[in-house]
Amino acid sequence: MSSDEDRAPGVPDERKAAWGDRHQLRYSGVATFLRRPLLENPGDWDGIDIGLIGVPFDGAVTNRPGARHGPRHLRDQSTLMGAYNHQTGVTPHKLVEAADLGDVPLEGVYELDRAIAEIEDWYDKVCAAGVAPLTAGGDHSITLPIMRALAKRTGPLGMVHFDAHCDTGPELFGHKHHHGGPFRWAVEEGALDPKRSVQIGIRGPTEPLWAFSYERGMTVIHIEELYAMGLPGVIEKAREVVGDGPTYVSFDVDGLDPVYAPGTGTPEVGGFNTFEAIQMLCGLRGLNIVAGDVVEVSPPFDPSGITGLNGVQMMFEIYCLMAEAVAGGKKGND
Ligand SMILES: [Mn+2]
Repeated sequence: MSSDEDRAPGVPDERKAAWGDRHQLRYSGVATFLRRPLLENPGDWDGIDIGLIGVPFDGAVTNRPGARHGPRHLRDQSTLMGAYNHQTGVTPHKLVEAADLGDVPLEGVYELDRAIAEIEDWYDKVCAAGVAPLTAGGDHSITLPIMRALAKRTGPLGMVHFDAHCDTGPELFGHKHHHGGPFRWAVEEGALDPKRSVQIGIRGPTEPLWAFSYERGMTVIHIEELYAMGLPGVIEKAREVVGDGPTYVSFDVDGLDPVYAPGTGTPEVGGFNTFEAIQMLCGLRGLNIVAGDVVEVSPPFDPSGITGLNGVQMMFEIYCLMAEAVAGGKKGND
């Protein structure tokens, strides 16, 4: 790391242009997502293209908790991110206006249905302001209300979903809003188009729960199939499945091997690595990516911070995809 670039006085013009007034020392100041300005009041969202939003909720987990602490942890780890995407040559901050919109305010933390409804209400506000949301969870149950809010405007979404689990399970103990089922209900409600959905990295003993994915024609790429196809094959398949329509990218950190993401609620051994994840995400360039999330980072199980760091790298990659989609294919560095 060039120490010159991190000095506030005398910071190179190029860096100033990329970071605006956020070009101070990376480790100083209040941590915000990707060091974007904090705009918690919906009245301040005029002109914002992409909103980075925390959903500090893990009331729907089936095993180890802690993802409610994800947004703050990811904010902190995201201060390690740079402004430039080495892989694609994109400088997203130059393409779009982005801000940290704070965390979704929740009151129904002891009432699952109420919390899910509150999240949907908040994303209705985000969508009404013309802001494309990129979310840090939270457990995976939060994606359903986000998709509901988006789909009211876009119609049924396509999805590229990285995960060890399909999350299309049935009700558990009489409840639908556990974190193993959001995409079942999104499909049932018409917010998610199963024919335009691809689920990548699936593995582990919960396979019998995912019959719904096959019944509805979702494309499931198990981890052994991923390696058999190779990354170019997976990318080609994902692009073919989602096509040109509005598409959501959902990244559960447990899709990564636990070596890279031990800090999560339901780790599954034998996943893809961080390099492969970045290649697959970069392979989605040019698609109509309207929103995304990174979920299931559980800081209490992440004492080294590595899960948060890897999670926020994926958030940055999705941010770059969304920035290019918003800007119509420009790179921002020319
Ligand atoms: Mn998962």
